[in-house]
Amino acid sequence: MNVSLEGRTYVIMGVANKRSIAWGIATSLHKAGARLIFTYASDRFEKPVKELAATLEGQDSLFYECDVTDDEAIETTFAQIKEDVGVIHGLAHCIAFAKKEELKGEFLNTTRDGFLLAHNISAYSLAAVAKAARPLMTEGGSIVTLTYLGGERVVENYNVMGVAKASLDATMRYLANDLGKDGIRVNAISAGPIRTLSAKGVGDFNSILKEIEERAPLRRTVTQEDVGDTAYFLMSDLSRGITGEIIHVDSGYNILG
Ligand code: NDP
Ligand code: KAL
Repeated sequence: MNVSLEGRTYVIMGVANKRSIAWGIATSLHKAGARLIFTYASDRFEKPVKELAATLEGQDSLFYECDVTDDEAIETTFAQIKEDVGVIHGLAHCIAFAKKEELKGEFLNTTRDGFLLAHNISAYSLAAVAKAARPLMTEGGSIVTLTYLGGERVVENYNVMGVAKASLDATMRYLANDLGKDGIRVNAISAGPIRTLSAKGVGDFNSILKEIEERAPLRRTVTQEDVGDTAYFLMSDLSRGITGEIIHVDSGYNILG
């Protein structure tokens, strides 16, 4: 059994800055000895991602621009990765987006356009990248996505993103069923609230964090490192019997009524 990720290569999608959950995953996998490949949505993020990756000692990362709404970009990205490294052993999908104005008030006001956009970027993209990554995962591997409790229950203001996360969760399970025969596992981490760029501008984020500190069984909020180490577990052989699963890394908040 291999707990070290030495000699393995992982694609990390969704680092925006040092607060990103994807960055927490990158640092955990780096510490375990993995080689990392980063993708970012647009060239606006090329410089910050490269600067961050440069802080990982001894890491010789590769970088690709990949907007997940663009099929051609996904195809080109993974074809290029195949050419550059040959085999990959896993992928972390840390990508979500919904229109800001649809993340408050009533879900009822969601537009068709906003609904499709949220589902396109936050759910369909997992299927699209899994399809493109499969030919590179010839030694088997592990795909991990990030979800949130708002896909299982109604959480105020999460609205269309909650419906997209429900779709992401089901997408993850269907992919796990398809890819299991290739030795590829697919799982989701349901993270508790973490202050990231995506969470910025959310009016009462402080009170959401306070509620976790007061009520969650562990009486603390979770960190990018907590999520990163669970992703490491899911990428490693320690989790070899787990697929199609949602692991809550949320201080136990989800068990409360
Ligand atoms: P970040 O804002 O750091 O990351 C969101 C990422 O989504 C960004 O890197 C952004 O890329 C990427 N993205 C958006 N649109 C596209 C696109 N079209 N193509 C490619 N990438 C795109 O926030 P988080 O780290 O919080 O979010 C990561 C994941 O974690 C998301 O799925 C989120 O729903 C989930 N999550 C977050 C929680 C939290 O409390 N923060 C809790 C539970 C789940 P770019 O910057 O290049 O535009
Ligand atoms: C109930 C919670 C409170 C927050 C409500 C909604 C949060 C939705 C997350 C979603 C991913 C946020 C956005 O799409 C923001 C976007 O409209 C504007 N931001 C950006 O464009 C920035 C620059 C880029 C980097 O962001 C993205 N996403 O591309 C949910 C909380 C408690 C937990 C969270 C934050 C969950 C989650 O899914 O992130």
